[in-house]
Amino acid sequence: MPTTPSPVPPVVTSVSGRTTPVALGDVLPVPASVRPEPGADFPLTADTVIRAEPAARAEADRLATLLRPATGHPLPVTVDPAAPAAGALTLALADPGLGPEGYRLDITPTGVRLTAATPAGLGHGVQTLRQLLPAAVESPTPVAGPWSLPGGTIADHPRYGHRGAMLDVARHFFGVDEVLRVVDHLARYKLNHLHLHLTDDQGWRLAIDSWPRLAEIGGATAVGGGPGGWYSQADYRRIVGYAAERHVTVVPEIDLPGHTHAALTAYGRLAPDGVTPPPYTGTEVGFSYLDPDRELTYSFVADVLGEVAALTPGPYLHVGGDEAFKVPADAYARFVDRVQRIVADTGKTVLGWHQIAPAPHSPGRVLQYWGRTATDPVVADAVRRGARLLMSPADRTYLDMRYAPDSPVGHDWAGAIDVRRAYDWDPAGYLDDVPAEAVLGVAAPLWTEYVTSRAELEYMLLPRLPALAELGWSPRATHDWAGFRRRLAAQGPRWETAGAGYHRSPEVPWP
Ligand code: TNX
Repeated sequence: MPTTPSPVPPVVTSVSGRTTPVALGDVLPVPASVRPEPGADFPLTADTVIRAEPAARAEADRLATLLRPATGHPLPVTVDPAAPAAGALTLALADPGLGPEGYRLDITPTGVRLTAATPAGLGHGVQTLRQLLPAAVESPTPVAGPWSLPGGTIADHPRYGHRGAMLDVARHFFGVDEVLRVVDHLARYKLNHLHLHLTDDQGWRLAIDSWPRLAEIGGATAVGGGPGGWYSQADYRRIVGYAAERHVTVVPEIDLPGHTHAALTAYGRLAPDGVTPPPYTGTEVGFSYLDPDRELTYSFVADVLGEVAALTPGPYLHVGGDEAFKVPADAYARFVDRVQRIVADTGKTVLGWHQIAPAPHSPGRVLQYWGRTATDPVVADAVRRGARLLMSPADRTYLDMRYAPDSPVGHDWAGAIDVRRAYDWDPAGYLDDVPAEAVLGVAAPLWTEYVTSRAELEYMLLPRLPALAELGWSPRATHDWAGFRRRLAAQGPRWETAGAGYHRSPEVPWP
């Protein structure tokens, strides 16, 4: 991390005026169904107990951990079935008919009941409960109450099963703690995938036992020439485990065949001309590649993807595929075809940037569309051949774009993206000639050529991440800029209380 001061504004941390009660529907992303019951609020007191069945214990513990610091209440967790429901928050694993991530929340003056078919559903309900308490609940130290939850019923479930964000740890490296903090932001807004862009021209960030120099040499620098860094396999497992506890699936990306300069600095024999190049610390793209006509390329790819697959419990391996400008189209398609087979052999499913579209179909493959045009015949054709899509249009979802031309950080090649632009579009309607059912969800990439610190990360993520989260989670019928900006404004004091930085967009009526 750099020692120079960040150009983004400092975090504010006062908690005054942050104990105002929240209305039942003022949750972000907005729930599918909200039925307030005025006058039926539940008081959270020093006597409140959290009850759970044993299989819901982890979610109950997380709820307690989230609420204890600010409330100062003990909030003991019990799995004793004989513990009384009166005066308690109860977490139950039972099917409310709201799908694998849905949950139902019933808040009455005498008790709160959170019901879901899965721990993930309970986890999302826990985040809703957190947002239904006043902003001061984010305080790391006790704040005087009273604390109460608004009465009524929420029945909620996501529009899309895949809601994600990508962090580029290759251009600038971010340590485990920073990544865990990003996971916290994802979980808060019910996002369920963290895509880690682990390799690029400027850095290789994951230790691979069979090719140790990848990280040791390839991970030793970054854009601008800083020291770089890399994750040991234990570090990576820690990220994966922390994310899994929060119902976030890690999607590892090994970018192939382009964006591979760092690998070539570690193993010159992989370079098409066999010459080890010096490290690259600039921001150009498209100059490096692995030779698609050499067998060594494929044994390298199989070793790397084999290790990454073994470390990753989630279903996807992201193989990149973008901007391989030096590889002719026919050789590129053959390369992707072979890499897709290697992925299938690991038991995983292929995800790739939409440039992989021309390659043959491989079962289950998903293309991440980062284009900016409403028509893409090559992508539409791949969809007809069976591919499905993750929507990341650069002019809407790119978290590395500036908010405005005078923003202190960011790219601008896809235009400025302030909050309304990030929110006001429909993932199902962006691309013509593809059926809505082909869209699995949305994902927002944060490339880090110009993002160098945790403060800058949060500044770029917040408040655009919640905009994407609402697009991915909430029913289209709820889409409403006026309501969204009002609910978003209420998140500002939460971030400030939690010590997180954000962009105070002039489009949002922050308190
Ligand atoms: C394009 S989007 C890239 C990245 C850059 C990004 C900067 C994509 C698949 N490739 O290599 O970091 O633009 O916005």
